[in-house]
Amino acid sequence: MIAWIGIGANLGDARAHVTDALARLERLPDTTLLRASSLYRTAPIDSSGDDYVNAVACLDTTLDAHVLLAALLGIEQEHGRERPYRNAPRTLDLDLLLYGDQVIDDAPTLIVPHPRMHERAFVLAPLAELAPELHIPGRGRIARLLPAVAEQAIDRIA
Ligand code: PH2
Ligand code: MG
Ligand code: MG
Repeated sequence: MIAWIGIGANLGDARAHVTDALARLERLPDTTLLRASSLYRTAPIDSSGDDYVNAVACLDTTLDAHVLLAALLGIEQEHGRERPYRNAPRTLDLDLLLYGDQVIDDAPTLIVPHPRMHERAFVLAPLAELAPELHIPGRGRIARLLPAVAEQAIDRIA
């Protein structure tokens, strides 16, 4: 299964957190890290604190979606993730954006596609870098969705 992961950080050395997260994704069992996007500096959306560093990664995995999600939360924990309130600044956020073309609603634990990914430049721009033709089930192609988020501040940094 091809899974797309959203990576975000805006607490501590955000860039180091994102880079280390990529290394940890590479070491997940039964999983190959196929590709990673550039890193982007982005303004917080519905969130506070410093600018974020965001990226996306593409995995080829035989892990079940729930098992993969648990592994992502485990990596967040290893980065000292705390959740004092909704969308609080964080050392590391790993979101399961897409799991093949599956639509999964096991709310509140797991919802795929990620419910807000189609309206966020910090997800769409790195996805467009790797896969502009990629289709978000129920939402459409990445390249078609990007113009609607053009006003959200985002800069490629590395
Ligand atoms: N994540 C959020 C809320 N807002 N804003 C930016 N720029 N980047 C994020 O990763 C992000 C956000 C919820 O997870
Ligand atoms: Mg998130
Ligand atoms: Mg999250």
